[in-house]
Amino acid sequence: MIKKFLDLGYQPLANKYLKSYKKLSIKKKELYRLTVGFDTKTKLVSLFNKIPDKIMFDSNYPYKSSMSKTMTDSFKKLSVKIKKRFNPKLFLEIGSNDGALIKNFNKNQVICVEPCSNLARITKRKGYFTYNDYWNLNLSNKIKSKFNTVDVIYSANTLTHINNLNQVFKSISNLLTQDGILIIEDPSFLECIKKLSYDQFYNEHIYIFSALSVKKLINEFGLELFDIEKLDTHGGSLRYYIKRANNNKIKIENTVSKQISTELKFGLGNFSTYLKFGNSVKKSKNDLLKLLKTIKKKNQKIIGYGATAKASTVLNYCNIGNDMIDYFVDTTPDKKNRYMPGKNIKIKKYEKKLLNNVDYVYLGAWNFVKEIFKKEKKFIQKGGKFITHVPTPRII
Ligand code: DWN
Ligand code: SAH
Repeated sequence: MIKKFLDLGYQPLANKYLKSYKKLSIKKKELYRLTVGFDTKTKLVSLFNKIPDKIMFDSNYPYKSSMSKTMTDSFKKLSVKIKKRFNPKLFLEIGSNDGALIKNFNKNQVICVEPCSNLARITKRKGYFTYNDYWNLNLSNKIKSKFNTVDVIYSANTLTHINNLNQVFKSISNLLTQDGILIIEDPSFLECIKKLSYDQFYNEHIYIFSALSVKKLINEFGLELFDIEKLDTHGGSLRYYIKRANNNKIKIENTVSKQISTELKFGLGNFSTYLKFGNSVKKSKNDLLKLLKTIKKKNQKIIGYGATAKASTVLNYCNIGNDMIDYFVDTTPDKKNRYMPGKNIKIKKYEKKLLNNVDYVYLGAWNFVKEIFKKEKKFIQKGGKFITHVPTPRII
């Protein structure tokens, strides 16, 4: 049974940055109710309203993984690890985006799967074999008929975006060699609760995984966790290492039981923990609004840094418009001169001078706070301050 614990109101599609400001309407189905539930049986957290992937992931998907050095560094480190630990002959990435990870592999070693044609084009042009398609059983069979089997499959921040998880894992199992390895990486729900980062919820994030839910989910497909790595990326992620349950050559590390017992101790098995989180989110909204209003009363200038999908959730849930935030800055070319979804706040292409005469910067990309602070030393030295809502709304 799926029980509701969070209601973030009506929300626009997070990665649809508008060319000009337009008031969106519920009637025209431009706004979708964002409510989140917990399945007491499977322990999986999911959205109630699931939007078809073709609407969200099309030929104009603006997000590029390579825009953040933190991510390109993390992917580079991972590529070294994968080569050393698993030495794959054939490596497949689901949701390869602009190739931030696969650029660290040989061209003849990699298969990319990416449904957004603007992104698939980038890896194709670089010479990587790319399927411009959605991950499903048809595609898995198509790949199988060409390549037979694959020894390592990797997917970061993608499987949680696909509605039919049964098909996802069936299609993976269909293609993996007997000794094959599956590695998935996604934001950890435990970290999400600890950081009160409710902005991890937007229409693309249909699911937020925990080790508890992943263990149950993969079990049905004859798959088993054998290692879990904790990462700082995206506000705290988990990297799950998975093998076939009947492959006894690989030892199961104690990182798996450790993570699961930490999650159980924290209460991730009980609905009451989720309800408490839902109530804390309401307080976070009120506190953030209070903070922004106090600053605006003093006629001080606030801008946003990182026009993220996460920021779209915060702005629309808290009803923050351009009376509070003048504009956002972002390095992504396809977000330039667009407007934050649902709000009349312009996104300007990042330039250092856009931080001149600014008193406060709201961190839309709070998950890259270290990288941003390093870049903006001068702004900080001149007395500039940052605002975040994670884990509580405050000035830093
Ligand atoms: O799961 C998803 C994650 C991985 O990426 C997708 N569904 C959508 C997207 O979510 P997001 O927009 O919340 O992701 P990020 O990675 O937090 O976005 C960071 C944004 O900030 C990018 O637009 C790039 C920008 N940025 C910047 O302008 N200057 C980032 C850094 C580090 C900077 O210095
Ligand atoms: N893996 C990258 C990109 C994450 S953004 C990273 O970790 O930085 C989410 C990605 O999932 C997008 O590139 C999107 O196109 C892809 N995606 C969404 N639905 C998909 C599907 N059904 N099959 C394969 N990829 C999908």
